[in-house]
Amino acid sequence: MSTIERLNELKKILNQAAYEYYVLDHPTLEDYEYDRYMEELIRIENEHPEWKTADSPTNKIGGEVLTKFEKVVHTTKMMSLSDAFSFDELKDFDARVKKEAPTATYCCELKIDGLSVALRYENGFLVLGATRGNGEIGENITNNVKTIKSVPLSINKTNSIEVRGEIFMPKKSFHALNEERALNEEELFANCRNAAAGSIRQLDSKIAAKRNLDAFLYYYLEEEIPTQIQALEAMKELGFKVNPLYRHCNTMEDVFAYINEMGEKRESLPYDIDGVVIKVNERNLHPIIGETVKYPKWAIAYKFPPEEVKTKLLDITYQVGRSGVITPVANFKPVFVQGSLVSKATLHNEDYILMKDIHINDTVLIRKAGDVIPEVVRPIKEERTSEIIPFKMIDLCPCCKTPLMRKPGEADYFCTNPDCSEKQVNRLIHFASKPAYNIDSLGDKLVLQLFEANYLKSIADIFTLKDHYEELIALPGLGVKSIDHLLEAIEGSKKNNLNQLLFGLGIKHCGAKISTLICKSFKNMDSIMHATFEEISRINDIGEAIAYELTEFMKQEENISLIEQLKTNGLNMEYQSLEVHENYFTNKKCVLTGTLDSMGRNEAKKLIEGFGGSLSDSVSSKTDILILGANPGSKYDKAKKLGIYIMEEKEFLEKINE
Ligand code: 1X8
Repeated sequence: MSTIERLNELKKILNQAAYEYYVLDHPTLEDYEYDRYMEELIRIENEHPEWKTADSPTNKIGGEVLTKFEKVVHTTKMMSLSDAFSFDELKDFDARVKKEAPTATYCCELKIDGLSVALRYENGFLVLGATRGNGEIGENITNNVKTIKSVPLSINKTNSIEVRGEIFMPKKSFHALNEERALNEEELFANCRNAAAGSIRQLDSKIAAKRNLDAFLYYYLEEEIPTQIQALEAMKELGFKVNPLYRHCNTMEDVFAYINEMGEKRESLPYDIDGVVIKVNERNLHPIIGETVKYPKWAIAYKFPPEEVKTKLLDITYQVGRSGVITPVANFKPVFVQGSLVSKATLHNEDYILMKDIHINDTVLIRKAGDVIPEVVRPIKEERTSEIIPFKMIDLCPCCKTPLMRKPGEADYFCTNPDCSEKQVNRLIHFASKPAYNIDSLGDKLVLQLFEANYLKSIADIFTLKDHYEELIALPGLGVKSIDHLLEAIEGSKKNNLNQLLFGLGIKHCGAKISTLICKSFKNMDSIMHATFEEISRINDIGEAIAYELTEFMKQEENISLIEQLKTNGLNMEYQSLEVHENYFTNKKCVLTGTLDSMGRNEAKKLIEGFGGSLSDSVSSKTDILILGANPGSKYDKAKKLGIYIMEEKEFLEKINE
């Protein structure tokens, strides 16, 4: 596609999105996608001002609402840093550095948890303050930056310079701001960083001015300075606020000692830090060591281990899963952990709670496992009082009161009542979910609504919903349009492959991968239904527990009848094997961000799928590869955070052609 064709395509996408957002009140494009397209359009228009037309979405009022600040193209790309989570990773970093530059030493600094800013001075005056944005294009926040008391409006230097640093909100100001917001019943900021970002993006600089923001500067884009330490000192000389806790480290031992010291200091600092930045001190070595598209290879961010937060365990409640498994859940006094408010965490099963010795009213430590899911680390036994209520596992189903069972050798308790309503709802939710039968528009809420209104009980009822058309369109919040959409999605889903159906049935231990293996082996539902324990356990990677659960499931009268009903309703019962040629991408979960030069997204998807891989829309801890196109969006940052392998286009093409 030529650049002008891309420009026209972008205009069309963005105008349509604005129409859906403002006129139809029905956004179809995620904000970050919108921003990404907008940034790309702005970039093209900046490069070809002659192509900018009056109808460009960049001129529109709508554009102003979503992209409030004027865009700024950075003269030198604002890079982010690659992360290290262990000293071993830092040793690897050191080895990579020393290979290119054996004489390198390091400048260690605190990693401030705020938002990056670039400040430009001309003729001694502050002329521009800009956010990092995507590194190439940021936002002009000059008026707000000018309200930060520590940022000098003028400096004693007449040639043009640029310095970069971090805008942050001191802990004290953050707490005061949240207290005030609580009094006004306004939504609270999750952490100092969000508060700083929210404040700097205020269009009214009077509000920003009241927010008590501050800034540490740590990069000086002046070429004459030999070392980073000297750059920091030169910035100090010019009147910038430079964090004083930097240190020149000659060896990795010195670096580790610095990190340990700062880790201990962290709590007592008046601002939030989330790690330590290690930069090669000798600036002439930077170009020798080089950089990738997104980050310099001469610097790295060491991230502190996850924060553990104390709170009180208020109660243990229980959930009934789709196969009847009872899962105890810790309900604690809400606390902020790494930026979000959490109040619940799974306690897995009775043994887990007994092993951790957790009791109601204990003070417990909470952290986020893998940065997302909260978990109870342990109770703080020293803080235990007579208030504690000793834990005792329930013996009746919390939903239907059926006595619970625990099979010998297993940790879980079960509700054996097939009519238990929580179990039924969860079975339905699982069946319709994306990884299973993937019925678009039949989400959790709608399942619950239809269940409560008695239109859904068993999975088979999904496929006879169409017989209740008139009643369904009359349900609160629904209507012709949404029901038509739903019924269409249900009809369309009947062609789904058999592995999706098998997984959707929610048989214990039969996850998505196992279901596919079984389908590949038995080809159709009848064979699966009649397969013996021995036949199933003979399949590679399938153990006896799976074979047992599957054969047990297929013996049950209600399951046989369910499958018969699904057959009658026209669901596909054959496995269509997808002939794939194996290569690097086989079984890999890929995500694409930005645009590829060589092909469109659909083409990339087809290629990957042709090799038995998948291309999905969002990054999660399960993603194997992030394919990095031009102008990447937030997926890139997320992938980096999760330590996902990042593949540039060149490597992608090489691997595809292998
Ligand atoms: C980000 C940060 C850097 C420093 C401190 N805090 C940050 N958040 C520093 O260099 N002292 S450098 C940096 C980046 O390069 N993206």
